[in-house]
Amino acid sequence: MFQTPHDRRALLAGALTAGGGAAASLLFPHWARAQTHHHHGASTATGTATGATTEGALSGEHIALTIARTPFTLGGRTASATTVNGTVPGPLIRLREGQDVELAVTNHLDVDSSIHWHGILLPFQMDGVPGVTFPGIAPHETFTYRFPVRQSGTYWYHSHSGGQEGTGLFGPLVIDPAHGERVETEREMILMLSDWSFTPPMEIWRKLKARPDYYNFQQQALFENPSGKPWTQEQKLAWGRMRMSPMDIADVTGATYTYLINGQGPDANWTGLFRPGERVRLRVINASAMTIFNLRIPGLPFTVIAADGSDVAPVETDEIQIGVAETYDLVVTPDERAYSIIAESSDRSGFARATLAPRAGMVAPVPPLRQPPRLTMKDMGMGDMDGTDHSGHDMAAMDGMDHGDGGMEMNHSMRDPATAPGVELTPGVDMLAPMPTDRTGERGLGLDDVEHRVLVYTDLQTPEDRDDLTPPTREIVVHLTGNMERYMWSFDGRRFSEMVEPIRLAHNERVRFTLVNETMMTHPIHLHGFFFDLVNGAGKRRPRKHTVSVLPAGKVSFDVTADAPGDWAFHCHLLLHMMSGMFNVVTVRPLEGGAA
Ligand SMILES: [Cu+2]
Repeated sequence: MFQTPHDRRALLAGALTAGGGAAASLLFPHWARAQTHHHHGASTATGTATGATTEGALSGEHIALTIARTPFTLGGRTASATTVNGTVPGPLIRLREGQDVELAVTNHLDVDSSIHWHGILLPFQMDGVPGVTFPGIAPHETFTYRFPVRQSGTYWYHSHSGGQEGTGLFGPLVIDPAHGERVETEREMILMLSDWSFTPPMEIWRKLKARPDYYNFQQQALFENPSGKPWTQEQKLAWGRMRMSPMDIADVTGATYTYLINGQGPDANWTGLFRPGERVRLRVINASAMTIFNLRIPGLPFTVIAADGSDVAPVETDEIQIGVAETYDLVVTPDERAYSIIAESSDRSGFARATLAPRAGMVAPVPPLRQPPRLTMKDMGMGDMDGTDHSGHDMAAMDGMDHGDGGMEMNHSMRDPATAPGVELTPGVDMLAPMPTDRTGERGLGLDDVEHRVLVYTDLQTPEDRDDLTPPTREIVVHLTGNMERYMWSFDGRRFSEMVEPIRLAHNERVRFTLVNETMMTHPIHLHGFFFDLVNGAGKRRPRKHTVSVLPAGKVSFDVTADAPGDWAFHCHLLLHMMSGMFNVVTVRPLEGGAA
């Protein structure tokens, strides 16, 4: 699409006015500002009659979005964010299953941009990944996405260009089912979790390349073990020989991030209003660049009713670990009091906080950050190494090991090529987990010892038996690899920039992917263009997902039917892992229907 220079100037001026001249309240989209979303038209907790689920949302068959730089203020500091229609997060897009939609996205940046519709099944040319499914949106040009809406549930959208997603370019996307919700609620709210840094993502990346522990201030705690006693010299040496740290949970931490809910920091305390006794649906979206969150609402159990947009059989719990790019729908029935919603970063270097309350201004106690978690033997893939189950234990477990040359032996066994034949032992691989295991029944890092219930993947099952689960005809094993020291991340030891071969699937073939995490970090892996069927022991009720967190030294399998021809991104959703090379393309051929 071509424009005259005059048009471009006019558009740019428009964007600057919308952003720079806006009052502070305009920096939040309506859905995040309104603080409550009401279902089914009755009056809201504040007494205003409104159908706020759609109020301020963008809906219908033609939607216009503009990407621009807009000032963003947090804690008294102002920076420039990359915004959609001038806000962080972007506007709520609310569609209906069965409709067609056209989204015209105009890029007012000086660099290429893009929007990817996360979790949406669509023709690959509309998926929005520059260099894979389209060229990207050039500065001051418009790209129009067109696709039929074939699903319902909670999704989101974000840039797939450079680090833009980490500077604010994301927003919620909700699709109402054609034939009503399976679980009726009186009210709903969106809780969009994110991480904001005044340091741009590329600079964070450069710092990590130079020093991978740059943001890991908690390393110091290494010199005290959990009972408050200093580590023994042997313990320190054992970790040192492995050149690893039990504190290495997150690369980027609260040292530079402020954790946000609906674009607001913990002090701003975003508040959602309810009427006591109402059933409230919380649509939780982890739109972070780099942060896995543990979310809980002290004093208020919640029922998980959907994961990654798909309904699951209701399961009540008290805490969920939500990987980057996952979504969960929760139902709560709060009493006449206020509740804190706490989303701790998984390394516990900070938290996002919001409040549920019957009246504006009410607050609930905010619990202090819990103890930082420590990696265990199991996180190194050595759960049963000497016949002892070390799961749930910390470094103290190493006391049982030979610390003479044992450390060296362990060092060697952490890179034994026989354990991962598919991996090229490039300098980008500093570790191979000796004994990776299926950890889908285990809690996320640091949640082993909490006393309340915590959701695990094996809790997820569809509400009804499925008849579309045919057995796969082949298995593709993908190793999640990395070198912490050099901040390199890859699949099978090869970074995407190294001209890796795409993963080729035949149209309509049924394939099992097995992801083997050879690292000590959790990687949320996302496949574009499909739902996959998680292999979690649920038989005919296996849940459908688009993103799965693979725990350290963990294995996860999922089956997918290659019913969408085209080229599809497949990557770790930690922004800097993706940009460092943990990315590939799944290509499904032939393009024009037909048998494989
Ligand atoms: Cu990763």
